[in-house]
Amino acid sequence: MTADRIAVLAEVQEALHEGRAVVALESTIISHGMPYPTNVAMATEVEAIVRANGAVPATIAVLDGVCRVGLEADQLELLATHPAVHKATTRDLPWLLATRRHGATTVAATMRIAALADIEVFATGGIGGVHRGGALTFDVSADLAEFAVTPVAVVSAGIKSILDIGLTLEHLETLGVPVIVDGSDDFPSFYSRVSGFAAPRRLDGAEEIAAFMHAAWGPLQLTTGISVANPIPLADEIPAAQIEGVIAEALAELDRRGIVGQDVTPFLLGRIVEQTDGRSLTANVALVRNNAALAARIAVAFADLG
Ligand code: PSU
Ligand code: MN
Repeated sequence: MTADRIAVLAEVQEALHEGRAVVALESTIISHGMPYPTNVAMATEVEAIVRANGAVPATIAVLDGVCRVGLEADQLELLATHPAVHKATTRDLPWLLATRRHGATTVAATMRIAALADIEVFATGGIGGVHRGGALTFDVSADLAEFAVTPVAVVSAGIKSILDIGLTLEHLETLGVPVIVDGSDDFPSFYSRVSGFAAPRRLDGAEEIAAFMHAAWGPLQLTTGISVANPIPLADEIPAAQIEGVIAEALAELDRRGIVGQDVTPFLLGRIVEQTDGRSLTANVALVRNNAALAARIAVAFADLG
C-alpha cells in the first residue's frame, strides 16, 4: 500500500522498526459495539493495559480514507461519537479509501491492516462467526474468511452465543484456522468461561502461544490467522443460563424487524446491553481488558523469539 493511504503512528513505527512488541486493537467495538462514553473510556484504558504489559498499542481505523495504525486521543473520541463512521469489513476498505470516508474496522478489516503494517498480535472482545440459522441464511461473518488468509493472532473471549458456536468452530476447522484456548479445556462463550464445546487445542500461557505462532508461520509457513480464546475472568462471568433468555429475545426482535446484513451484529450487541441494564457491558469491558493484557504478553514473548 502506498504511504499516503496507510499512516502508522510514530511510536508504533519505532517499536516495529526495533522489533519490539505491538498489539493491534479494533475500532468496530468502539463505534458499533459499545455505547458512549463507555466505548472511549474502554478504548483508552485498553491502550494503557497493553502498555502496562510491555507492548505498544495500535488501534486501527480508517479516517478520511487513510488507514490509521495507532490513534491519537481526539481520533478515538471521533470514532466513539461521530455519526458518519461506517462499520467496515475488508471488502468495505476500498470504498472508504476511494471516497475518503471514516470507517470503524471489524476483526477482519483490522487483521488485514495489521498484517499490512507487520503487526502479528491483535486483541478484541469477541470475533464474528456463523450466525444462528446460518445454515439457511448463509450469514457467516467475513471475520472467518479473513482468518483463512491473514497471519495474525487474534485474542478474544471466544464467541458470543448470539452466534452458533458449534458451526463457527466447524467452519474454522474447515478453513484450517488453529483455535487455541489459553489455560482451559473448554471453549469460552464470551460472557461465560464455558460453551459446552471443548477447546480445540489448549495451551498454557503467552510463551506456549508465542511458540505455536512461531511454529505455524516460521518453519511450516502457514498463511492463516490464529484464534486465541481467553476465558473471561471468573469474577466477571455471567452464567450462560442468565444471558440466554436475553439473547433469545434479541434474536426474536431481530426477526420481527427484518434486520439483515452488517446491521445484525451491532443490533444484537445493543439489545443485550439494554436488556441487562448494563451488566453485560461491565462484563464486556472486563473481558476486553483481560484480552489486551494477554495479547501484550504474547506479543512480548513472540518478539523475544526474534
Ligand atoms: N462480537 C462482539 N462484539 C463486537 C463484535 C463482535 O461480541 O464488537 C464486532 C467485531 O468487530 C466483529 C464484528 O469483527 O462485530 C462482526 O460483525 P459481522 O457479524 O457483521 O461480521
Ligand atoms: Mn453477517
